[in-house]
Amino acid sequence: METTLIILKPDAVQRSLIGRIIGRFEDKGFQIVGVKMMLIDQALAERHYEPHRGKGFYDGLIKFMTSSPVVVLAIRGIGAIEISRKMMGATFGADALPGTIRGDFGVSNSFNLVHGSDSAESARRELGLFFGSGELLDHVRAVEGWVYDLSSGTPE
Ligand code: 3AN
Repeated sequence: METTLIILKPDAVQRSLIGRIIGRFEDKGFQIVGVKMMLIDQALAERHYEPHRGKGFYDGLIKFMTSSPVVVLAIRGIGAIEISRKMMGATFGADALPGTIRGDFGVSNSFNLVHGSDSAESARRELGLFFGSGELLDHVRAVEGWVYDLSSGTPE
């Protein structure tokens, strides 16, 4: 099982899309093991977007991400990192295909509703930035055996 960091960005929160976007991940079968609403401060935004420091869009991105509350989620499932990025779609709504979160809910070439970790290393780093120890809650879902085939002993 992988756990990935998803951020519902300020535009998603302001546009009252929290429920519908979280619902996409729940509907897919992913388990939510952490969730909180927060205002990202300058220092946290800079650490999170460290890999993009120096790029032309960096200052605007930091300003946007600190401008209004976000909802951060820790989402778990087999292949959660890659699958959730497919669900998000291309970086901006103008290009993202219908059926993806960005494709269905956004049209901007600057605001893009969601962030998802792009690798196992990023997920580990980013989850550590946004969730303290004890804030990710491992728990067994009663429905697990219907989300995954557990008959072989490992979820399929
Ligand atoms: P993705 O979110 O699809 O992984 P990345 O990793 O290329 O996209 O970029 C990280 C974030 O930086 C994006 N989510 C987006 O908010 C921002 N970003 C990337 N390119 C641009 C751009 N040309 N203009 C404004 N913001 C950008």
